[in-house]
Amino acid sequence: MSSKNIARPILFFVAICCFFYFNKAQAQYHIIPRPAEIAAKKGHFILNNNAVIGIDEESRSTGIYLQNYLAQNYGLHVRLRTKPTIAAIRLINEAVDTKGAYHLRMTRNTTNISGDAEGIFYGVQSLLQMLPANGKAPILLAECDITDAPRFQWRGLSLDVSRHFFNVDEVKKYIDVMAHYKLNVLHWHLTDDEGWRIQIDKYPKLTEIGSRVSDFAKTGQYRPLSNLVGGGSDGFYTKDQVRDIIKYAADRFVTILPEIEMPGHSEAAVFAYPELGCQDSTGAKHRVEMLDPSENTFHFYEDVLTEVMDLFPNPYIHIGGDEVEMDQWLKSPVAVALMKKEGLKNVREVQSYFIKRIEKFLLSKNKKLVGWDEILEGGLAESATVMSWRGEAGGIAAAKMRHPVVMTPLPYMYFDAPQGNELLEPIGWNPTVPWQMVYNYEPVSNKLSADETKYIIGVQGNIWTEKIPTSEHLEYMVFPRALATAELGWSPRESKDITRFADNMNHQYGFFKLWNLNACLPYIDSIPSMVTNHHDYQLSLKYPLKHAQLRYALDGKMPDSTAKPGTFPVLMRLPLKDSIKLATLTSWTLNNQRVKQIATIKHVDINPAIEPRETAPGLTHSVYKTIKNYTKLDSIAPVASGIFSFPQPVALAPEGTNTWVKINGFIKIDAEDDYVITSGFEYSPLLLIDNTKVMSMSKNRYSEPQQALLHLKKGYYAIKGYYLADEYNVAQDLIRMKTTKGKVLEPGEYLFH
Ligand code: TNX
Repeated sequence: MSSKNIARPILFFVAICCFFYFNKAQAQYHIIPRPAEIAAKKGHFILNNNAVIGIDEESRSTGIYLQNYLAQNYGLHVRLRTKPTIAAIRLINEAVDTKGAYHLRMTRNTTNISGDAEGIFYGVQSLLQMLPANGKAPILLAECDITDAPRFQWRGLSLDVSRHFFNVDEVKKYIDVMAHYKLNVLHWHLTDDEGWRIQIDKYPKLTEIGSRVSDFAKTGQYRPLSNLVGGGSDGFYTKDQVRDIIKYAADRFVTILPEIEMPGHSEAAVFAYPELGCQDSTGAKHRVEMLDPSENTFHFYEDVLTEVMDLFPNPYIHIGGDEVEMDQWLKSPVAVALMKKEGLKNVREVQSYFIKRIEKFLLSKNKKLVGWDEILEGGLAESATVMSWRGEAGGIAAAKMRHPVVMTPLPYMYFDAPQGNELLEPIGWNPTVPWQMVYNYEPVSNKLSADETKYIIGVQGNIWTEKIPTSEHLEYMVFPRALATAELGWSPRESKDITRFADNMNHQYGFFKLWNLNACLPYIDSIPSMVTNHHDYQLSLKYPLKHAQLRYALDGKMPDSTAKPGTFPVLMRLPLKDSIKLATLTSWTLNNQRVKQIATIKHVDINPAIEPRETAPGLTHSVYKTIKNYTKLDSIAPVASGIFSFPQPVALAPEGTNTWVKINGFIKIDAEDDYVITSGFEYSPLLLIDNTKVMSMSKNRYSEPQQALLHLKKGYYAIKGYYLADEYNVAQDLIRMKTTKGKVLEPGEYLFH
């Protein structure tokens, strides 16, 4: 063998070693949403410029999509072939039981993705998520086997383009990211008080006037739109642009659900065509956001819907129906005459009449009506699908009536809420909804029977853009919360694991960088404001993203970026006399965001009560109605009182929004130990132990204690508490206790009165 012949294999060997060393095979468990089954195998698959994507007719558009993605993000130029059998990546059409199901099998030489057209696209998305986030090729992947199918067929995300307008490219980017996470319904909120955003040929003024938010402000005739941060923006989509977006979405298996709001939230339309508006008998000019239920209005909206239906292939059309200021109809001669003529007893029945007429029209065109949960009031249209947004109650009621339901409840699915400390985050609607809260939500309520459960057809995250003027800000609000929604919508219920999900996000933030997506950085989870009777306090700070840096101060003054950074995890031992205000500034190497957090850790003394003579399990409770502030409860008589025994939940079904509950009793400690006391309530209650506040209901959950770390001796500790009984607290434990070693106690064992 010549020296040249020896050198070659050696060089090849060295090259392979370098390749393995510098581009280690990815551990591919970070796919979001979590696939139903994923098994790792030994061996590697290499993706480089020599790869060929094998397609058939049905998988062609997904093949082109994959080819483009690899070129744009990895500089890889792979070829497409219509002979799937000889390719490295094969996209193979196959019949499946569940729409969107796929099988991905990666071996040394080939990656086979099989499923229906949609499933193949999702298999490709799983493949894309296995790629390194650094955009570098060639790519080495660990062999694996994935069998996957969606839990729900409706995995939605909304986009409000009325309050602030987002242009075609911005909408396309939104769709792109949705598709990466297997979200498949874009609920496009095209009309509202602040702007009409879709071209309607028959009524050109809808866009000529109704899309010009700046004209609203100028005329002064209507409200000054002070609700819009940044003042809103002008703009609308032409029909060609709408068609282009629908096609772009369809290529990514995203269906667009258009929403045309009625009979409320219609000020933009009324501004353009005043005769549509609810006219009071004096005919005086005033702000009008309500439609008059006149024949003219119905004809107008039938024309509008006809043009909308011509554009959108979706069998569903959303007609809004939320927050209708129905009492305005009492002043409208048209509405009053209609009530008389149709025998409608109240304004709710006028609303129901309105929706049912539109439903009938949609049905005549083979379309199905979707509306917000208010459409239940006054009688639900027979074929309606309900979006439950004011909590879950409307959705539960509709599912029990055997209507399809999409769960999109406040507060969990509302991404216009801040994601962290309200005082430090961009302005949003209260309360804070961290991604963890979204992830911990379960769309199928345990109030539904197995049969009723079938009517929950999916889950959706909502974003309203009154306070969101730019696309960058939009991304900040929607991500990473939309990833949690994606997993709720797709992954099997049993696979829920927040620690695994947090870890998976690590890789996703790499993609966010690759896609130039301005997702909000996660908060450090482990620093709530709290009280403790320890004098020596230990805190361990962890962060899901690698390469993040922490700067902190103990005097409440936020460190700036000149302070010396440390790396996570950070273990702190804090001597505690009175209280410490911990301020943290977390930064991450791959973007310019900074996460600011403040927590107060307060020392308290807690003493056992004098041992009560007789005790029984449970807590005493009193219920008060229509009182807004708990401090006044002691001076009024309760409407009911009794004993809560456990393990039943202690929240009452809401019979009105202001139902306060007061509880009294003891925590009984059998063994001296260190205990962590928290609450499962979304809005933490005011809870006092030995007359010391250990948890507090507050507008800002970051400034008041949310948990207690207490060394407790054997004995009884007096507790007192107040909370608002509402559906967000139902089925949660009011007080949760565990030892610092992790032993969880049952409320029935330690709550007495
Ligand atoms: C209620 S959520 C609305 C929206 C607003 C949002 C925040 C829903 C169905 N209706 O129109 O944007 O509150 O103000």
